[in-house]
Amino acid sequence: MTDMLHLSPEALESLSMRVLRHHGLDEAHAGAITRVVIAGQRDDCQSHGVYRILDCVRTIRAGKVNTAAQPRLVDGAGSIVRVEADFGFAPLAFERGLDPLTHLARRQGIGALVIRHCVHFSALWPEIEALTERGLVALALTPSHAWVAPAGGRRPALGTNPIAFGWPRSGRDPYVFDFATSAIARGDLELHRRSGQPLPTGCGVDAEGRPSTDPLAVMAGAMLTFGGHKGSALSTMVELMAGALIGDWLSSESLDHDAGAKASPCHGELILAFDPAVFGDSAESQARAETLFEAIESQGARLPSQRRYAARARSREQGIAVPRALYQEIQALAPDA
Ligand code: NDP
Ligand code: PYC
Repeated sequence: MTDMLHLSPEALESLSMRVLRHHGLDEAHAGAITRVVIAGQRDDCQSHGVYRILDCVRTIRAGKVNTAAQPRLVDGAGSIVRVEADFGFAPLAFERGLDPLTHLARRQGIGALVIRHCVHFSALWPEIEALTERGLVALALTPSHAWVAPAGGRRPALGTNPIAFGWPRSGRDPYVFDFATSAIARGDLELHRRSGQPLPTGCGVDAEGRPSTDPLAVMAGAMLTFGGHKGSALSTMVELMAGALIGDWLSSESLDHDAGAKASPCHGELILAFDPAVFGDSAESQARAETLFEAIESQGARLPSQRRYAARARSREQGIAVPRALYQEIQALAPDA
């Protein structure tokens, strides 16, 4: 028996919708979550693919998300669109803010989407790609739970705090990167724990502050940022920009709110969009960017997201690969399992 199933997007969508609807989410929320997790699985992002359905269900069962939330636009001003997520899951809140953010960026050259009070479990690149598809340059930041020690420290104070950026390219997949500012994403640490694999070195310390590759010991101690003091500063910037600046929780407040439930983090998100056509001559900026990408690729280096785009093409041909054990675990959460 093979360990991998290859499924059509429709089959996965139907499973995800059944599970999420059964656990009390309406069609709109379940649909937005389903789109994000299936995109992750399709692109071989195992830590943010359909595995996240388990997280969503745990969060719902723990009472840490408002399943009746109706994300809505509120009191935006100047270059800012605000969406109040009302403690619901983030993907629908992003979808509700996407058009207003696009209009703002096209009108003024720059726009900020501030999402407040959302439960966040997803990768950021689907949001970035939604903007690059519209010809916009995009940057997204969000805190998480305070699992990560600052460089030089050993007590968690920062989240895994991802930063994602996208640049649209005509006739090609966009340039996109999206990474945790921790040396390993929490989702990947979880996958190591589930499969009993040690972590790569440099990802965390145990409760006594000693370097450890044991996922459980690191969970009891602290994760580390990537790149020492540089990752630590970037992670701090995420707390400041997508927490303090937008008037929402830091990762430490998200973890306090969690109170041991092990639910998805709850906080805000900041997404910036820039229209190259308003900044200047977009043909010229495209040409400069292509010169840079060529200089990178011509020496054998790859651009970020190329692995994902290759997985996307594979999924189109062969179906979306899902570990059989994970599929069965999700299936067991469906009403007719
Ligand atoms: P990775 O380290 O797997 O990848 C980071 C980025 O670098 C990707 O864009 C990747 O592209 C690119 N990359 C990887 N290797 C190379 C290479 N050799 N050359 C060029 N580019 C490369 O990401 P993380 O594990 O740090 O994060 C995974 C996901 O977790 C992200 O999507 C992030 O948004 C999510 N996350 C979400 C959080 C939240 O609070 N919501 C918190 C933390 C993380 P490619 O994918 O093509 O390999
Ligand atoms: O992988 O670090 C992570 C993460 C946190 C919230 C969602 N993903």
